[in-house]
Amino acid sequence: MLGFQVTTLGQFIIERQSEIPGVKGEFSRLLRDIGIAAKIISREVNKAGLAEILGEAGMENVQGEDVKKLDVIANQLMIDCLSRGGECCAVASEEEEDIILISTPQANEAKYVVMMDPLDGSSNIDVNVSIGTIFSIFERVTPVGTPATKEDFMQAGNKCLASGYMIYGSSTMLVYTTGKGVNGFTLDPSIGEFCLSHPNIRIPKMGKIYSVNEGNKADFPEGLNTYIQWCQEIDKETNRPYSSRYIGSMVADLHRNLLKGGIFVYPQTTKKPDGKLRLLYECNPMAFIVEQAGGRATNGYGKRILDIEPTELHQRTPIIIGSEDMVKQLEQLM
Ligand code: P6P
Repeated sequence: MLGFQVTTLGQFIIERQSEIPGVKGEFSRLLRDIGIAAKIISREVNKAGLAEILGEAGMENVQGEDVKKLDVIANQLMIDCLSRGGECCAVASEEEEDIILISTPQANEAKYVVMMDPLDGSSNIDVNVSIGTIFSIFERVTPVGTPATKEDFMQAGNKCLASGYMIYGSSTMLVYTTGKGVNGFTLDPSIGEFCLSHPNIRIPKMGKIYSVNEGNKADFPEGLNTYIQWCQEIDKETNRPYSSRYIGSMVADLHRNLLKGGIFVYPQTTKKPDGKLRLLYECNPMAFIVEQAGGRATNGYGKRILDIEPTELHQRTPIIIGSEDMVKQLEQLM
């Protein structure tokens, strides 16, 4: 029987709109605009493998056009979709040095700003490893009707209204939270709809996966190396050590750990005293999601990621994120 039993992203957003205090259609439309961008980016990412036919980034393709890098394309697609929707007044992006004011006449009337990493892990594109888009939505703090300023983006993650990610992997998924739990949608290309596939995602309190770039271990804080050694000892319950899983794509590593349980660590090192990952558009959005799924995200020394008061758009922070009990264990050692 053909039947259509699934809930699409659009239906879900409208159904859940009443749950978010003070939020009306604009917020729902903003989420839908991001869903549209996700479908287009997914299409572009999934043909990246045809680069030799379509032309390598930075070169001319057969039509003599400049081939842009996928992260530049993803960045422009997100900005275009947010501009057309009219509900966002400005964007902070990993791809842009400064904030981008949406240039439509009504943009200054919009209530929301978006912080995003349009294509995180893009160095993995050429080797066909899953990559992702990370986004978060905040209410602006400057007066509606005026141009947004950097002040609208200097907000702690605990003020975030919604955050989510798209993962372009064996399938394209969109996972997001508005502070009422975490839900995952899988794109059905045959109908061009994101369909609810992972309702109310919860991260196990304990897991058996640790994700860290052990190539930097000579530079790690002592407590982290102690923890890694502990993970590599035989675990009494399973009679085997934990599994090390790290593919160098934050969205892919965190998505796996969110579903199966696990810990992801990008610590400070002597070379990177603030770690590598960015607070505004990588750590905060992922921390909001993981906390909403029952996990924990701190900077390694008890500071909750979502409580860090940002001072710069592209500032970095060390991060330990994942299953609550695993994060607490590592924090005790650090
Ligand atoms: P490293 C990708 O470049 C990224 O920003 C994250 O997606 C990923 O988790 C991290 O950097 C990988 O960094 O130093 O381990 O290669």
